[in-house]
Amino acid sequence: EKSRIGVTGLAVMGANLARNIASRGVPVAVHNRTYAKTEQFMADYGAEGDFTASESVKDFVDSLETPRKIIVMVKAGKPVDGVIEELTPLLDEGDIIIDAGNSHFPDTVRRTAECEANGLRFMGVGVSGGEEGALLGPSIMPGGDPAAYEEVREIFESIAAVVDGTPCVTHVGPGGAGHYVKMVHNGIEYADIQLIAEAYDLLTNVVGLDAPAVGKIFEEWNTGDLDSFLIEITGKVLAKTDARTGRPLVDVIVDQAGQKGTGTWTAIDALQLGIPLTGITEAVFARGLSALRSERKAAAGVLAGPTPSKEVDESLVEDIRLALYASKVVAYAQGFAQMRAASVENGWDLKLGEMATIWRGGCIIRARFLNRIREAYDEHPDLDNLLMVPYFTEAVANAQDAWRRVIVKATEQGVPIPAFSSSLSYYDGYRRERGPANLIQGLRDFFGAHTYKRIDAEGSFHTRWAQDGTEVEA
Ligand code: NBP
Repeated sequence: EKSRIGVTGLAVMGANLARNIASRGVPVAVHNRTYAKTEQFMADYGAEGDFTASESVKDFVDSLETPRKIIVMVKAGKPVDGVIEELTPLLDEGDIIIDAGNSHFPDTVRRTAECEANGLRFMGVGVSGGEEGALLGPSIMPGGDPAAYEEVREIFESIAAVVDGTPCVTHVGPGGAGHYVKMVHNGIEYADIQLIAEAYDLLTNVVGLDAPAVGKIFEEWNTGDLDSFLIEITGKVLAKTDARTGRPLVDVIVDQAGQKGTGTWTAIDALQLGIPLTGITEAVFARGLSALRSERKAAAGVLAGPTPSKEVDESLVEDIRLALYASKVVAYAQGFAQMRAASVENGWDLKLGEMATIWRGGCIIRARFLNRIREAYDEHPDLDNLLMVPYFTEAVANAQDAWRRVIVKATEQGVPIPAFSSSLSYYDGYRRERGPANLIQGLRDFFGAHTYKRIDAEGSFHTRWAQDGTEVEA
């Protein structure tokens, strides 16, 4: 009997995805480049479900019912192309290759075209939730041919996380749409994490609390509007005692953040689209600054500035919570505005409310808050900016005094809060009918004759700055 679906790439994500699918009673074919890993998989989990293991790609392909559905879960980049190249001559017209790794969406667009040219169907599918999500229920963001999606829909719906009876999976859009949305998901994750880190910094260095006390605050915050996976695990990480030193674990972890590039992709894409994405982009820059550890060490003794008081003053705790919430609203508003712009640019017709729906469970940014976003798009599918729906307008209005106080205090005490403060600047810029770009246009016209528009006349104008100073119509 042939398997209904195959998984190639049995590192932690592929193995767990295969186990998740098999746990729903679906026969799964498994394969890995290095056969020892396949053998290990079968030894560890073979008895959990109906698995067929193959050593060669050919046997793997032959063990699948047609049209074949093959999930590729290998390292993103060249390995994905290598696997597609190996599979292609062995597959039949209409078979479906499903890349479920963190591929960059332009690669997905290219691979979709290449597979189509070979009579194959290709899907780029974002999967979030880490190893545990892959095993117990991830958030799944499938992109590609809708008819191909219909062939795997039942399996995807059965393995995804479920929130209020709704599986966290929906067909996102054609081509690279699934990987695009996964990319923005990861970008938002960067912003969320940066905002949490800034709140932790303030609670530690301005409010003057130790890690376990800050952990308790996050635990408490997790019972309100901020209720989310990341706030929950922040409480847990801060509460952890280091077995070696007896100190809080966070106090012995080096303050250098790693990154795998998806935040950078999101920021670059926003720059190309011309969409202001300050929260996510500042989060990427903050990780970059954190990585300059030896430079920071040298600068610490040289560059002047205030030292945080660390005087215990808990009156700021609620202000920090509100500042975190308002900044988070801005980061999501920006991320959703970016997806909207990309959807228009690429003709994807993304349903933004559905993106919020499938992020409610399984993924790293799962949060109660996403229900509010879903409701916003249910009511206003063509919303320009989330800040403009009453729920968020009011939430930020209620938070803004606290937000400003926190930013003033942090600035006075020399605590960097790039995501908090850039979010407020975005907010203040967005709510302003007239900004200072009039001067920018004046300057551009002066040095480059780039012209400007007038508030009181149609058309474009240029002032002959270097000649007689008169204005001419351009
Ligand atoms: P890795 O990203 O560490 O990749 C390891 C797998 O890729 C192994 O099966 C390896 O086979 C295979 N592989 C490599 Br490397 N080069 C290959 C090639 N040229 N041809 C065929 N196979 C090759 O695995 P992972 O952490 O399970 O992640 C898989 C995907 O899921 C990635 O795209 C990742 O970004 C994404 N993702 C990961 C997480 C997470 O929490 N880890 C979350 C969400 C998404 P071998 O055994 O023969 O070396």
